[in-house]
Amino acid sequence: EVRKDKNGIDQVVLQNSRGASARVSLHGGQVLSWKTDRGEELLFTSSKAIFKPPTAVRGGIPICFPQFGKRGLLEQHGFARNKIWLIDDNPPPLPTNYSPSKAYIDLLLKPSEEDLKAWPHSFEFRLRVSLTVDGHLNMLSRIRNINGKPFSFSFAYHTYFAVSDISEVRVEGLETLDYLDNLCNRERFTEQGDALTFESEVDRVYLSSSDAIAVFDHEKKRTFVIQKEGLPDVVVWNPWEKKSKSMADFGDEEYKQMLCVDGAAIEKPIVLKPGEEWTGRLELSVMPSI
Ligand code: TA6
Repeated sequence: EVRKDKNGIDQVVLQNSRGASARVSLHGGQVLSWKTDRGEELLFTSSKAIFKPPTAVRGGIPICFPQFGKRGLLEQHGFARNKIWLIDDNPPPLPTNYSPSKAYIDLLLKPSEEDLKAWPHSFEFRLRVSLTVDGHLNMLSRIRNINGKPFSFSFAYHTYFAVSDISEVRVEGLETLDYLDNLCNRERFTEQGDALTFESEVDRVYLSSSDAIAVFDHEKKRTFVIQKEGLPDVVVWNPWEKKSKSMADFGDEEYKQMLCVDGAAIEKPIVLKPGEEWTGRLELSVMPSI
């Protein structure tokens, strides 16, 4: 069902048969909420978030495209999250396993004139957001090169998980991987052999992580599971106290209630020839942890 936010921007609410729900804004194609069938919010949104285009809302799942990070002409994380997307009424057919439930929406982003000035490559970006019958949140991005020449891009589903206390959170699935550390000008390190825990700012891109990643929230006794296809890298970010204070749209203490663990394609940008299409799929689920 489509409703308008306080700036008059359409938001789509998805609900599956068991009452799990998700809310997607046409601003940025951004998921702003993902709730269990008991109405529990699983994604973090800052109490100081700015819901005013073109600023991206601080929280939910901003989409970083056509670049992750800051580089050259484009704004930080590219323009996709700052644009108004369209609802796509007749998307090209998808394998049915991408949305086994009726709860889904198809969105479309095409470059505006100003986008093409900043990034002269025409593309079609189709996003399907769906809830499975078990309440898993599925995001499927299909990016097609409709340009006359090849282009490359980097990408991330910048996912803000809601956690009860960051000092009680553990991440498994990234052990022994190499990572680029954004806090040491992207120098390459190797992760040691056990789970990640958090006691200071972390801003890393883990490389070529193949399996599922698990985010254990000890206090809430629940585990987020991140499964992904076409997204070899994983961004892990918590701003901690000092950086939080420098962000106007982020509360000073809010770093304790969030952790970004993003399915991404960063180290090796995706290259598309004319007519080629890339698919990047993310499936988020949550289960009670022992
Ligand atoms: O998560 C990696 C990162 O690039 C961090 O360095 C931090 O800047 C974060 O993204 C948030 O970026 P944003 O542009 O949304 O403030």
